[in-house]
Amino acid sequence: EQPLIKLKPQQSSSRELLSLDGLWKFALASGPNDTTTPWTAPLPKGLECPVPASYNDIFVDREIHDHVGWVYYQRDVIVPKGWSQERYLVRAESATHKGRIYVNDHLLAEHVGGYTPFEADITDYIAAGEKFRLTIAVNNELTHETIPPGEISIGKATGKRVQTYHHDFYNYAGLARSVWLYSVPRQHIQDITVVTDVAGADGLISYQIKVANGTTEQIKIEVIDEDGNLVANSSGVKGTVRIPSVKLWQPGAAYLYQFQASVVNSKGETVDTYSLATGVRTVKVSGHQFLINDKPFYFTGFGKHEDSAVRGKGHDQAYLVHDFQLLNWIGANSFRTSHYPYAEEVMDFADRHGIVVIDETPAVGLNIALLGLSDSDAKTFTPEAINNNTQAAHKQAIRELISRDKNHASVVMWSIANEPASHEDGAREYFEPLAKLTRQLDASRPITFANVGMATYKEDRISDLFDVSCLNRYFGWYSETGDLEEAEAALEEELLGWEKKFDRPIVMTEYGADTIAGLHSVFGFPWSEEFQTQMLAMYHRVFDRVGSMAGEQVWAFADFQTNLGIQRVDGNKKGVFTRDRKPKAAAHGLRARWTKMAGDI
Ligand code: BDP
Repeated sequence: EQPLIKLKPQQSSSRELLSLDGLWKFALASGPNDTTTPWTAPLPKGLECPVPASYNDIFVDREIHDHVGWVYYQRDVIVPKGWSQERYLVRAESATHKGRIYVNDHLLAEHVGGYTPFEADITDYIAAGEKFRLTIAVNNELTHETIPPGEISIGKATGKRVQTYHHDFYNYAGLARSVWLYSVPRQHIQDITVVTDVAGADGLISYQIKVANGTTEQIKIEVIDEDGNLVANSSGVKGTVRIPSVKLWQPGAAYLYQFQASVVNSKGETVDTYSLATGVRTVKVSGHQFLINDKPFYFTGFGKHEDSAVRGKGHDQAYLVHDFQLLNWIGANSFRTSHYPYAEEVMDFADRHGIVVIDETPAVGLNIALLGLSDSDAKTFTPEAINNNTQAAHKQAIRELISRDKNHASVVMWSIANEPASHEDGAREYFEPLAKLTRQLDASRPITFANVGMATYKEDRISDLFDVSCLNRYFGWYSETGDLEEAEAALEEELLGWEKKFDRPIVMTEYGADTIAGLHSVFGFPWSEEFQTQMLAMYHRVFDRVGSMAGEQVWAFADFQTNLGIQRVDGNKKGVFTRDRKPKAAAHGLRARWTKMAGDI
């Protein structure tokens, strides 16, 4: 059977890789009932859109910015003539939220889910050396059948379609990640799953390999250390390799082996080779401790977004490296991929740089009363709102996240949702199968979800299905606004409530205050840099008094764009850094605390 998401393309002695990033022709569909077939001909001259980037902020055109529905990206591509013996595929790392790949007039792939890759095998349509017209259609609609969910309404006067949703970050869309043309040999490695363990001084890598079109071939495994030494080998599609005197992957001190799998034919020739960067480490929850390599780990860092000016959610190598530099500067050891899987390059980078990741699905806004169109006592888990179809999409989102990210040493926990209405009727019925599925797909990592403030320890109905209590709390901001004494008491009461209810780690996965860089107040009023500093310090005092705390991730790393609304001025300003990554005053306090904590370990 086909793996859900195939291995990230790479260049090896048997594989070629060509980037299709750059400027593509661009056009909007005229409307939901557009019956034209723009992929069957060159798109009209005029608009060009960069890939990777969200298209919304690129053009100075409100119609494009606010468009709800399909858009088309198009370019010509030539399959290298040397690829005649290979299979070749087009891979889009993401198309938000639905994508279709057309090769000339043919629809060859379709995918739902805005933050995971999909691909089209074009070998049977285009010969090596031939040129073809590649069109990728992308649709940004969110409904009750998608993750994240949303609703589309029709403007009364204009008849325009308007997208609403129950999360605050802006619904950026398009081809925000790279597109590739790559080749693999006919017999090739489709998928590798590794799970690592430690036995005394040795490291163990249990592995399983899926091969396409290869039944009689041999699989050869070689494990190579960072100095290029072969340290272990094995053979077969399934097994365990032992690395003597292993060097562990550790937070802040990454060490990666190359787990190299090869397909060898009956003549002893290597047909395909794939190299997977593999960190050997263990993850466990024990009592109220989160253990990495059997040592208690305390998460410090942020919830982040893929977000920057002009490019929206477009992946950008400069921002990637700079953001990790800032994490290092501030002493953070981790982040959460709030609220969707990030670009694969981000995960690879975290592996290489020893940053710990809580990896989240795009299931944000499963709370109908928040934002959106609904009235405040609307119910979430009903046939008209978050229903069986939403749940099916959510299951698929979990499968794809784990399929893509299961081999990353940096990923220590799956978060299957952000702030669902876990206090409402129906929450348990909705989440029980999802928690079970997550554990079936990966028994090696703890699972969690980020719990919303209104689902207090008294109200929440699903937390026992998970391993770690991840809490998002805004005492002092959304409640007890500006009153840090009241907020401190309320926060402590809540944390102690969770501690009493479950003997397990608590990680505060969100806490923070909107802060306008440059706004000051002698009283430390909300929105000022003083308030953000004082509020975070208050939370830290409380955390230090609660024995079960296993981490703190501030909301948010940087300011980010939101939908239009009366609560936000040009976006969400809870960033510790501005949108262009300048530190607000609070950054210095965090830096003092987190670098000291890192030094104390
Ligand atoms: C939480 C959400 C997060 C928001 C944040 C906020 O998890 O995505 O941006 O609140 O309101 O509800 O700033």
